[in-house]
Order: sequence, then structure tokens, then C-alpha cells
Amino acid sequence: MPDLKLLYEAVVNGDAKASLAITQQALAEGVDPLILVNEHMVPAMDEVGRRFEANEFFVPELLIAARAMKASLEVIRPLLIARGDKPAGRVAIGTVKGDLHDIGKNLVASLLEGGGFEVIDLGVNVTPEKFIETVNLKQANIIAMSALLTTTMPAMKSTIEALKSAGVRDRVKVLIGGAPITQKYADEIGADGYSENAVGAVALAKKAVAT
Ligand code: B12
Repeated sequence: MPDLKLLYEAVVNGDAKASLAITQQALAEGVDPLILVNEHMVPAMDEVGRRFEANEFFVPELLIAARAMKASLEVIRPLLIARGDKPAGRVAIGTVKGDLHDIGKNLVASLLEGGGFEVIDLGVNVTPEKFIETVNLKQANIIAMSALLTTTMPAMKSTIEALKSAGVRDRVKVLIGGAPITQKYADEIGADGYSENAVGAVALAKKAVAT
């Protein structure tokens, strides 16, 4: 079994080659992919964020750490998706307008697929109009929005308002998440659910389609 502390270090140091190699070895030895993500890779990104705040890291370091995390997620993603069975609902997921962070959103998307949902991934910088179009044209019954910046959080509120103005708010459940989001904020803007992590997102989505 590889030393998984090295996975944490590989992500923090942006060593994509090492991150991928350790991930592949751990998976080959039967380590649960979610343990790799939740106990090693996500804490590594938190450390990267901490160093960025402390001016020890700058944007290039964030980028190479993200690249290392993505290299590992490429091999983990199919395994998470393979856990699912029949579609439980159709989710339109995206990172809100103005925001380019997609690692957390991609993880949520993979776990939702693994949880049996059909996922339409709209990518990053998604406008309210795009969400509405997906509800209308693709009959999505859940909208999942991600935001990582305090400055882009208000785009969640504008999207919910735009859904109301377009007359489709009652056709969808709206779930939100991302590092700066809280339950209090979700309540304030009238979202139907919030979770602080991707595993919780699946539970939320299941609850949303059951009600
Ligand atoms: C990697 C990173 C980047 C990368 C992103 C690469 C990519 N492809 O995503 C790059 C370099 C591009 C970047 C850019 C910037 N970043 Co940045 N970034 C980060 C960093 C280090 C990690 C984010 C991450 O991937 N975390 C790991 C994932 C797995 O966690 P997560 O996204 O939170 O997702 C989990 C949960 O939140 C939840 N979740 C997420 N979405 C959803 C959705 C739903 C529906 C649900 C239910 C749950 C859920 O589940 C996920 C899995 O468990 C964070 C620090 C941090 N710890 O958050 C800063 C951070 C978010 N960035 C920050 C900043 C300031 C920026 C820049 C403005 C920097 C600059 N000066 O240019 C730009 C903004 C660009 C833009 N317009 O978006 C700040 C934000 C501060 C603030 N309060 O707003 C942070 C917090 C760093 C810091 N501590 O200062 N960044």
C-alpha cells in the first residue's frame, strides 16, 4: 500500500505525475476512491488555499495543484460513476457566472452520476439563462450550482430569481454548494438544499426527487 501522505504532498506541491502514480497504485490495491478524495486530496487543496491566503502560494501554485488533483480525479471519476444504477433524476450542474473553479463541481457531478442521476454538466461561468434553457429544453428537475468565490455567490441568488421570472422555479429543486456557502445563505436565497461536500450532495438530490 502506498503511503497516502505522499498523495497529499503531491497535490500540495502540484506534482501531477506523482499524484497520478500514487492514486493508480492505491486503487490497484483496493483503496476506496472516496477515501483518496476526502481524506487526502481535499485536505491538500485546503492546505493550498491556506498557503495562498498566507501569501506563501500564488495563482501559478494554485493552478499546478489543481492540475495534480485533476490528474488523479481522471482515474477516480469512472470508478465513482460506475457505482450508480438507473437514473434517479436529471441534474443540470454548473459553476455560476464569473466563477471558474470546477474541481468541486466535477466531483459532485461524478458522485451524482454514481448515485444514479443523469447529469448535464454545463461547465463553469454558467449564466442564469443557460440554467433556464436546460430546464426548458432538457427537462432537468434539479439544478446544482457551485460557487467558490464570495464575489460570485450572489449569482446563485440571481439565478433563483431568474428561474422565478421565467416561470420554471416550481419545476426544479435548487441545490447549492461550494466553500463559502452555508445553510444560512441557502435559506436566505430560497435554495432547496445545501451540502458542504459531494457525498452530501447525492443525499440531498435523492431527497429532492423524493419530495
Ligand atoms: C484550485 C483553486 C483555484 C484554481 C481553480 C482550478 C479549477 N479548475 O477549479 C485557479 C487557479 C483557477 C483559481 C483561481 C482563482 N481563485 Co481560487 N482557489 C483554489 C483552491 C486552492 C482550491 C479549490 C478546490 O478545488 N477545492 C477542492 C474542492 C474539492 O473543494 P470545493 O470546490 O469546495 O468543493 C467541495 C464542496 O464545496 C462541495 N461542493 C462544491 N460545489 C458544490 C455544489 C453543490 C450543489 C453541492 C451540494 C456541494 C458542492 O463539494 C465539493 C466536494 O466535497 C481554493 C481554496 C479552497 N480551499 O477552497 C482557492 C480559492 C477558492 N480561490 C480564491 C481566489 C481569490 C481565486 C482568484 C480570484 C485568484 C486570483 N487572484 O486570480 C481566482 C478566481 C478565478 C475565477 N474567476 O474563478 C479564494 C477565494 C476567496 C474568497 N473568499 O472569495 C480561495 C478560497 C483561496 C483563498 N484561501 O484565498 N483558484
